[in-house]
Amino acid sequence: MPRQEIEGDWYMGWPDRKRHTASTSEDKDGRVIHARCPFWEHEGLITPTDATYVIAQLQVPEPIHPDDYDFEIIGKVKNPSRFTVNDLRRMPGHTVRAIAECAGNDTDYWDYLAARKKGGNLQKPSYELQPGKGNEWRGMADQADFDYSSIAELNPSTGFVSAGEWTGVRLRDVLERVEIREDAVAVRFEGFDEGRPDPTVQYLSVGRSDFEVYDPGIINYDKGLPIEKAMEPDTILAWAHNGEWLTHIHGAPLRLIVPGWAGNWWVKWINTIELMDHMPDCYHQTHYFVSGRSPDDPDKKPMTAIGVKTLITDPRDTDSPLSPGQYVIRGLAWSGYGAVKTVEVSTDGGQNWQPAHVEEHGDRFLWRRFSLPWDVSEPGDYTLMSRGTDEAGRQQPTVEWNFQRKHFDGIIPVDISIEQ
Ligand SMILES: Nc1nc2c(c(=O)[nH]1)N[C@H]1C(S)=C(S)[C@@H](COP(=O)(O)O)O[C@H]1N2
Ligand SMILES: [Mo]
Repeated sequence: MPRQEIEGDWYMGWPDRKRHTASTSEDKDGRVIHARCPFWEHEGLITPTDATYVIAQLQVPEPIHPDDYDFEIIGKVKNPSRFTVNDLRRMPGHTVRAIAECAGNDTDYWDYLAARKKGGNLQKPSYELQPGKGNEWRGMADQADFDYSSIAELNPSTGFVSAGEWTGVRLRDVLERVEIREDAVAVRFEGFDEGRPDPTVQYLSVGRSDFEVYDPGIINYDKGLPIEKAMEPDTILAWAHNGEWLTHIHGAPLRLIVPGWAGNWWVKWINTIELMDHMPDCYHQTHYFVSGRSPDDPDKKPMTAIGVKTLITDPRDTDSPLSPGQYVIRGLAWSGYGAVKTVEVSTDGGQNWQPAHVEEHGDRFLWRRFSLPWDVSEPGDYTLMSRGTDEAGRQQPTVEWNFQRKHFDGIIPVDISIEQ
């Protein structure tokens, strides 16, 4: 008989270890529209598709049958054309392994760390997945009795990062086919999903509701990628994910992959690609996912590359207390500017740092695993921390506080008590 403690799930008829699955929220028809990823359970580098996080800013569209699908490339091009996925599959392929991180991942730690620095005791944001929580706040800002305090607790901000293998073609190879004009500076991607942006999203992001939210009405999700990023060799149009056809919720039949830049650039459900001679005014680029000091800062800027980030995945706060013994501090490290080269770990709240082992591989935008053995014999309270330095020489934390609290890359402490 299998030992009870490894009998997590059944697989192909056999008792097996627990499979990794995301914690999901569903619409009224039981279809997933939002999911958080249990990244700390990963034993390897790639997030299983079933465990990958999900974000949809507007209504998730109805699926299009692959036989009925094509998309158009229009605007500042010499040969406006339509392509099917099979047209793309005849071109030289390109596969990238990369993490995708939502700009709002870990946003609650901005306030938590600020309070902790001042000696306050704001509740620590938890990685823990709470099934069903995550979308209950949708649409609440439109209700007459809306009160921000009623939704603040309903939106755990952790778990919006996953790593995948994405297969498709280089965007620049496709653009070469349509011959882009010299004056093209932006490539606008439009999804076939539509809806009115929910003001509740802005309130939750900013952490208050006492400001005016711009209402663009019903829109399609779109983003205007600067031409330089569009031409990078790892920017691809993907129809496959983790060795299988891309799934509907992750953007099938075709999505954009922009390694290094926050998830909101990775446009799903592509309908139209438009070459433009100016940067477009996309809601999710000039009104949301912007930096600035406040909602009325006149100098708001679109946010692009993510910072340098490390997360300790083991031990976690929920493992505390531990007995004296031999442990390994492990985690994941990534950066929006390319590979994380070194990771340091502290067990005393950042006073002393030791170099961790960083698992090397050739994928610049895929996270790396790090580890440091930790032998601890003295009972007491320990604060574990990690910080990474990337190939561009940037050391965590790199991102400044901004009013939408995006791109958090601060150092998240893990608090462990050692008890006899
Ligand atoms: N068409 C479309 N693309 C989109 C979105 C969307 O709402 N519509 N959400 C974006 C955001 S904010 C993120 S974080 C990622 C999430 O991708 P995933 O659901 O495959 O993890 O998709 C991005 N691409
Ligand atoms: Mo996102």
